[in-house]
Amino acid sequence: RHLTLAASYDFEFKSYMVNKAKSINKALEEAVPLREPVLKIRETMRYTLLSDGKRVRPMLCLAACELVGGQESIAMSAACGIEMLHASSLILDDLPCMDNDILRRGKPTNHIVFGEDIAILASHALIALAVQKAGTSTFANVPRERILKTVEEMVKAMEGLVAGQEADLAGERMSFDSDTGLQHLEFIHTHKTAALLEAAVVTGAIMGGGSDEEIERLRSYARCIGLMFQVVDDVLDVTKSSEELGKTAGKDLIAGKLTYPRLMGVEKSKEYAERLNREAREHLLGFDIDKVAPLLSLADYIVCLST
Ligand code: GRG
Repeated sequence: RHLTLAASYDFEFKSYMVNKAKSINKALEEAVPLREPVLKIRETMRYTLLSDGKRVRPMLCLAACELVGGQESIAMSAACGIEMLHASSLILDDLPCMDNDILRRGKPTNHIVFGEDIAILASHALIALAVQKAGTSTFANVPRERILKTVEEMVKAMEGLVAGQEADLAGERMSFDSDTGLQHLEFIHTHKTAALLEAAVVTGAIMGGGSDEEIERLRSYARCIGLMFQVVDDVLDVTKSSEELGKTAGKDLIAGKLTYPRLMGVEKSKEYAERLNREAREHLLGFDIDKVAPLLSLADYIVCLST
């Protein structure tokens, strides 16, 4: 049975997520053992990498791999590599010279605990380990081409992260009308957030042995959910902070940071997220409905975070 626009799917998403998170956390734990001579850096890397994230990116990677017929284990190194890049970017993003955040995932940020110097080193070490991990498959029979393409996608995502963050920082010093504001914001988010979600899905499909056509359809799906992810994150930021402040306006409205709710309002932002979810689904039409259910559920899960 193939996915159509109207088709509904029956899928036990919660236990799927719990199981996937378990195997991802185990693989991450094993990937950064505490050992000499760089014990301090390893502890610092583990602090962010192993703290309580949702693991959305590695889950997307494994789900894409399984959709195209690969086994979870074949994409696990890529999935871990992607989560390492994510952790690396979070450490950098929280630094005083960037967002200057003191809390992340409910705990003091990396530089608050270990100091800026060690945090920066750990962030670099996570990038090196990510590439090493994804570049050395434990399966002798995986074609080298898949590994090469996977590393290429990761490098492209890193370029995206940097470009998105640069645009974000520059945007704080610029003024926009609503059109140029939206354009700039779309650039920031397709790079800063969507690039890594895209790499997660695409590397999973590559490692799983997907055809070029399957990989490109999954890339389009990933671009939609990547942007949707950030729209939802922006909405959450406003609704969370307005709850905290007991007001209707969120902190970003006050601080003047460019966000979707600020440019189009909370309700329109939620509608936009839902539209992106529908578009994402369209890119998956024709795949086997049972196999595609995890990717549909992951997209529904992301959009539901904001409602
Ligand atoms: C690593 C090469 C390299 C560059 C980094 C600092 C930077 C350049 C980019 C910033 C990227 C960034 C932090 C984007 C925000 C993405 C985002 C929505 C994070 C929250 O993701 P969740 O909700 O978090 O998946 P958890 O905690 O669940 O993992």
